[in-house]
Amino acid sequence: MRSAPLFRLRDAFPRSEPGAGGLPPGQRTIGSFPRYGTHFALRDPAVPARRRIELTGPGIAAELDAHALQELPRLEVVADFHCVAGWTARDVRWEGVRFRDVYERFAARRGDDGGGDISHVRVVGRDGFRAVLLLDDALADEVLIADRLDGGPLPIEHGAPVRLVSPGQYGYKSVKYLERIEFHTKKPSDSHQRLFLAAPLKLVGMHPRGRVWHEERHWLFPGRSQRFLNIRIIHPFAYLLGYLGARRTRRKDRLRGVAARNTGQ
Ligand SMILES: Nc1nc2c(c(=O)[nH]1)N[C@H]1C(S)=C(S)[C@@H](COP(=O)(O)O)O[C@H]1N2
Ligand SMILES: [Mo]
Repeated sequence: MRSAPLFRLRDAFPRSEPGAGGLPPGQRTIGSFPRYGTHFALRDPAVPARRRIELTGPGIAAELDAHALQELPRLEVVADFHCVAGWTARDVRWEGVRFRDVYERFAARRGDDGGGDISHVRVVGRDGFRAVLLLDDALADEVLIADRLDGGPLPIEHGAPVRLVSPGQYGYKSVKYLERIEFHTKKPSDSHQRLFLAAPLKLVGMHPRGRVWHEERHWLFPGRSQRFLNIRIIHPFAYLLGYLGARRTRRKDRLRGVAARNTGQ
């Protein structure tokens, strides 16, 4: 299957009936799979030479490297991808390992250090973006640490070399450019480390759970009340800016002759 394009002008103003075709409430389908996020028109962070994800928490200090990612059971998940702004990309095909398998292998069997049970997971990207998930949400069957998309290596604009994917939650939980997974016994802060990038996300979303079928878009306002603002006002700008950022990354990499790295290989 060929990957969906990053940008189509008509997807800046999606017209499909919200919730039509078995979509979660308030979502509209688009034919592209955008590059989206609080990095907006900034370039994607550079791909590190060595693929490693740090795992931290009480009694946990481990590293998930390329070898471990190949060793754990691999699986494919085909799922719709829903952004809080109101667009849905249908049938996205991811490959990787289950988050739950990583948890069980590296975190669940830690010795009892008296610090209490793990209740939250904070996932951090190389651009400083971070999301907090309830441990229970992160352990769902379809939550992946993914390194392939639509039959190829995960491209840089979708988070190379490795990202989290949680299809049952809004996209803001699916952290790209995965750098660290932290296990916590209490809810940690979920705001972006760079304030000027944290603000837009705080404005449009960041519900503690973000379950799409419950329309948990926003940490403060009822999800329904956010639909119009998100899809009609915020989305056209976010969509265009995200695309421009992807182009800047590509241009820069072409100049440097490092395009090969961006395939996530
Ligand atoms: N590291 C990082 N991860 C991120 C973001 C981001 O800005 N940085 N944006 C989030 C948002 S709001 C969405 S909708 C999805 C978009 O994923 P995509 O760019 O692959 O479509 O990534 C999420 N993960
Ligand atoms: Mo999003």
